[in-house]
Order: sequence, then structure tokens, then C-alpha cells
Amino acid sequence: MIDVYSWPTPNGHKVHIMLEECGLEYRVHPINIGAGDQFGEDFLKISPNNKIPAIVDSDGPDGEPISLFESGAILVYLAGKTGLFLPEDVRGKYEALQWLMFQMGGVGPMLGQAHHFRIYAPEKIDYAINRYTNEARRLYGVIDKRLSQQRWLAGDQYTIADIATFPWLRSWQNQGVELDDYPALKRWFDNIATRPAVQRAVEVLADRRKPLQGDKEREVLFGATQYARR
Ligand SMILES: N[C@@H](CCC(=O)N[C@@H](CS)C(=O)NCC(=O)O)C(=O)O
Repeated sequence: MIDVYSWPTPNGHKVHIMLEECGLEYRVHPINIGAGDQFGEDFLKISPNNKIPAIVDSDGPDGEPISLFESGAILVYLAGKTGLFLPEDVRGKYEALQWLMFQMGGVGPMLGQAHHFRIYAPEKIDYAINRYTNEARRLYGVIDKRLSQQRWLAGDQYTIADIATFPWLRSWQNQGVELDDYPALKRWFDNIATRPAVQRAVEVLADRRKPLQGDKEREVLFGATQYARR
């Protein structure tokens, strides 16, 4: 059994999608990041960076439980466990890992900042909005170009690179992007959105997520609570 500590955000959805695609049995434990659950002692033991998602697989590689944080590491682990969504041939594997790293190092952090400065920031700072909106659009352009040459990010197979990237692009409006400007990306996006496993996964904890709930939640996520040394 895999215990998933998560919340319905893009990084959480990556893992929900992978678990659904692989048909693995799992149990979800909501970590309400707006209420500060991510700072609880037990959660920090498995996710010292106070971020979802994290998993505990009772049936780890040696038969012993294993706990993991960082969505990219979790995807690689689940691909290894199941033999799914990471090509076995060496070239294909590194192609997929390269696009997974591109998502982890670029797409996630930059689109997150675009969303933050456009929607959450209490003051509208033009420099930051322009910087991250431009970067978001540039990244969509890179993905669009790739997908005009290949069916999937890593080539001809749907892999953990697609699974990691898709949830981040669901909030394109908040990132200042128009999906229709990227036709190959849009075709890929619509294709993934119709997969039954993806449709089940984006419903995981969906009823729990609300728009940012006032000053208390803002303080937990972006204020002194977030930056306290633990
Ligand atoms: N690089 C991490 C990022 C995880 C992350 O940023 N999680 C956010 C939600 S999408 C979170 O838990 N935020 C709570 C906090 O920052 O306190 C991953 O991919 O797992």
C-alpha cells in the first residue's frame, strides 16, 4: 500500500496521475498547506522541506517501507517500481529524464512565480509580473516547439515527463498565457486531459481546495510561519 501525503496542487497531481495511470493501490492523507499541516512534526520527518507531495510505500525495494519527497523523485521511483512510463532503452530513458528535469527546474518554479506575482502578491509589482509572465510564455514556446516535432515530450511514448508537466499547465490563465497561442502544446494538453486516469487523478482532494483564504493562509504560505527555522 502506498500512503500519499498530498494536496490538490500541480505537484500533488503529478503523483495522483502516476498512481492512477499505474493502477497502484494508494491511500491519500490530506496535508492542508493553507492551514499549516506541512509544518507538523510527523510530516516533516518524511518531507523535511515542508512541501507536498510525499509518499510512504510499505512495500519498498527491499520489502521494507520507503518514504520519499520531491515529486520528480517519486515519479522516477514509481516508474521503477512498475516498469511503466519511463522507457527501458537507455536513450529513451534519458530523453524522458531530461524533460522531467526541465519541468522540475524550470516549468514548475517559473510558472509558480508567474502565478504568485500575478494573483497572490498583495502589491502588483510590474517588474516581477513581466519577468515571470515572459518566462512562462517562453517556456510554453519551448514545449510547443518540442511537441510540434514529437508526439510526447520524450518522443513517441507518454512518460513521467508528460505526467509532471501537464498539471502545471492547467492554470495557464493565472500564468498570463493563452493556450491557443501554442497549437501543438494544446493538442498534447487536450489529449492528456481526456485520459481516464488523469480525469480521476485531478479529482483527488478536489473538494478541499479553495481560493487563497485570507490573511491567515497567506501568512502560513508566504509569511513568518513559512520562514521560521525548524
Ligand atoms: N520541488 C517540490 C515542490 C513541492 C511544492 O512546491 N509543493 C507546494 C504545493 S504545490 C507546497 O507544499 N507548498 C507548501 C509550502 O510551501 O509550505 C516537488 O516537486 O515536490
